[in-house]
Formats: sequence, C-alpha cells, structure tokens
Amino acid sequence: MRNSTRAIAGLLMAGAMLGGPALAAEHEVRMLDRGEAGMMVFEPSLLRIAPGDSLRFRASNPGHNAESIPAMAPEGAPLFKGRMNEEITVTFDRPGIYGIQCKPHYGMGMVGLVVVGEGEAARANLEQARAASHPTRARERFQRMFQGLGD
Ligand SMILES: [Cu+2]
Repeated sequence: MRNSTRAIAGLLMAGAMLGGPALAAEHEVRMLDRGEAGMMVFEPSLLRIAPGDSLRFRASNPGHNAESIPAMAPEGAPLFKGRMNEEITVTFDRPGIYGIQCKPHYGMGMVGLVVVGEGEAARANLEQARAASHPTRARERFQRMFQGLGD
C-alpha cells in the first residue's frame, strides 16, 4: 500500500515536471439550499481547473440542477444540462471561462464560474463571458467571482 502510494505520487510529480497531461482531477461541487455565500449556492462557486479535469455536482440538497449558461462558454465547447437532483459529472476539455446555473434558482443567483486552463487560452472568452446579461442576483454574484479572478 505504501509502495503504491509512493508510486502514484511519483507519477504525479513526473507529470507535473514534464508539464504534460497529469492525471485528470475530479472536483466536487455541492448544490446547496444554504452555503457560506447565502441561499441557493454552488459551493465552491468559483473554480480554477486544468483542461481535462471534471466537476462532479453533488445533490447535497434536493431541488437543484447544474447546466451551462450558453453565453458563457468558450467557442465550440459542448454545453451540458443536468436533470433535477441529478449528480452529473462534466469534463472540461477546452480552456476558457464557463458559467453554470441551477435553472430553478438562476434568478436567486445560483450560479458558478469555472476557469479552465491558464493564461491567454483561459481568457479567450473572458470579455464575452463578462458581458453576458443575468438577473440581478446572478449578476451580482458573477461580479464578485470575476473580481475573485484578480485579472
Ligand atoms: Cu438550485
């Protein structure tokens, strides 16, 4: 057990040093009636991930779904749409900015922002994503998330 753990750590380190595709990570996002940021939230709501990583949306509370905001997706990126209470896993292969919404609570600001990749590739659709229009609560939360990007 200890040896295999060490072997996996070694592989991860080798991948990181080569700058090549390391093992893709899966990040958990909870869909909550109440979180640290208030009512009806994805938690975390702002994620920076690597191309090829996945998000798994956990139905921590019932009555939510996760789906794309079409105006906030890189050119040519596939859109996704989970059903109510569905724990979907979405893989993000294409660098760029992605907006996520819970359809029934979009108007209450239940949105998330995912940045895939780094540098220019990740920012290719930044202005377009920033310019997307939303209901007031969603717009306010997105503004804070974009500020959180720090660039
Ligand atoms: Cu919701």
